[in-house]
Amino acid sequence: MTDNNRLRIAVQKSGRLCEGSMELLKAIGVKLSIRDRLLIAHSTNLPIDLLRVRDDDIPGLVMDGVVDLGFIGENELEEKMLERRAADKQHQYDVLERLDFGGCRLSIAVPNEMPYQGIASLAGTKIATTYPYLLERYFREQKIDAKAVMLNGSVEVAPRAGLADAICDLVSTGATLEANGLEEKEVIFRSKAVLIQRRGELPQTKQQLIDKLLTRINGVMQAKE
Ligand code: PRT
Ligand code: ZN
Repeated sequence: MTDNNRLRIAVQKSGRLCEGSMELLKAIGVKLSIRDRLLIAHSTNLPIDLLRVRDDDIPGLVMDGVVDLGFIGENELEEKMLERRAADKQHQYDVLERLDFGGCRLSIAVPNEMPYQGIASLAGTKIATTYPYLLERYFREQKIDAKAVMLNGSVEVAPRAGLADAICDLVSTGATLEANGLEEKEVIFRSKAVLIQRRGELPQTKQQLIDKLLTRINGVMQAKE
C-alpha cells in the first residue's frame, strides 16, 4: 500500500520537462534520493513522494486523483483534457502555477513546395499530428474541413512518406521543420510547463504543504525576474 499521508507529485522521468521540474523542486528545498530505474523517489526531508513517469501519463494521474500534483506541458494537458472529456472521464484539475520552462508552440507546417494562401488552403487536406483533439478543435473554430491523422512519432516525415499533406507539431527553434523541408504557417497553441493539482479536498496537512511549496515557487520565480 502507498502511504496516503505523503504528498504525491508526478514528474516526467526523462525528457524535456525533467530537468526544469527537478531543478525547481531542488530550488524550493525538496531533497530527493533518486535511483535511476525506480518509478518512485522519496524526499529525504519532506513527506513527499515523486512518481517518475512518461509525460503522457501525468494529466490522467492528476485527473484520476492518483497523485496530488503534476508538472506537465500545457499542450499535453489540454490534449488529454479534451480526450478525456470526449470519453466522459474525469477531466478536472487546477493550475497552481505557470512555469518558466518547457516553452513551445503547436503549429501547422506545410511542405515548402505546397502552395499556401492562408488557412483556407488546408481545406480537404490530411494533417499528421500527435495532438488530434487540439487540431480538430482548431479546425472547428476556423471552420476548416480538414482531417487530423494521428501519429505518435516521426510526424515531421509524414508528408514525405505520403501519409499526410502537412503536419501539426511542437516547435521551439524551428530547426526540425527546416531540416524536413517544412514551413511553419499557423500557430494553434502556445505552451509552457505548468504545475497542476487534483480536484477535491486534501487533508489539511497536505494542503498546508502545497501552500508552503507554492510560496517558495513564487519566491524562486520572482528572484529570476
Ligand atoms: O518519454 P516521454 O513520453 O515522457 O517524452 P516525450 O518524448 O513525449 O516528450 P518530450 O520530452 O520530447 O517533450 C515533453 C514536453 O516538452 C512537450 O509535451 C512540450 O510541452 C515540451 N517541449 C518544449 C517540447 C519541445 N519544446 C520540442 N521542441 N516537446 C517536443 N519538442 C520536439 C518537437 O516535437 C519536434 O520534434 O522538438 C522538435 C522541434 O524542436 P525544434 O527546436 O527543432 O523546433
Ligand atoms: Zn510523451
